[in-house]
Amino acid sequence: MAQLKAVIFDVDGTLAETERDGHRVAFNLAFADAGLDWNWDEALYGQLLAVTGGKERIKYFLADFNTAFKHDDIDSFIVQLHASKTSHYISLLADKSICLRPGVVRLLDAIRQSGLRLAIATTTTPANVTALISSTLGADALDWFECIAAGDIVPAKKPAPDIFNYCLNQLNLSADECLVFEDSENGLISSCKASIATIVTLNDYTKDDDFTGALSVLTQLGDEDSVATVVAGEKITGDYVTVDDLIRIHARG
Ligand code: XBP
Ligand code: MG
Repeated sequence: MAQLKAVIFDVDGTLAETERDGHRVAFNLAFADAGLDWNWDEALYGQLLAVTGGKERIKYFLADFNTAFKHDDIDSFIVQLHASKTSHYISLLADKSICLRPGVVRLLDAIRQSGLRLAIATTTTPANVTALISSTLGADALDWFECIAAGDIVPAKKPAPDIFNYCLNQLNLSADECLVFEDSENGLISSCKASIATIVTLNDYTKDDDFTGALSVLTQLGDEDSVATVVAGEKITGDYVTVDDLIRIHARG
């Protein structure tokens, strides 16, 4: 295994619990604005998360859950609806209603101090990443990440490997020089197809996903006051994930 050079973070579900209280709420606000009586409750949204990408998720909803809905120009309609959802999502973040998961700030700081490089690879819209990082870490923190690979920058979203391959290309690194943090099965399939060693931190929506192929599966990154529990795979040495753990786990990949 090559030496670890960079850590690539997924965003939704990994950096922050954005899906239930952020994206889902924003979708519903956009539906209401458009005069639609659609309501994505927490359980339905869990099913819809099978498809990544907001526009793709709306299409999946119409194809499998709301087949009666018709529109003359459905693709343009979805693009407009999704733009409205993005604007609501960014407003929610501006209200500081979403915070980063335990240990994220601590580990990002430690990774930066160690000299390892940082990047982001996500399915969500680029403006959403900018808004999340700015509202939680401050706008300057956007510079911490050498590459922010997001959304439609690649044609095929996760579980396709394209976004991770794009990120590797931007970093000018090979897959074995990187380590990924993901929270979902689709994300893990994507990183594995790109041949990048991956650690998973679970959340409520993904805790029953299949994480075969992950080097380690943990409840969270953990912090001084919030213990990370290893559910499968490589152990960590203390109560929370450290850079030494990352280097050791990566070497086992
Ligand atoms: C999560 C996604 C995204 C978000 C919604 O991405 O699949 O589609 O749910 O964002 P990841 P958009 O876990 O890769 O960060 O509506 O902007 O697509
Ligand atoms: Mg995710």
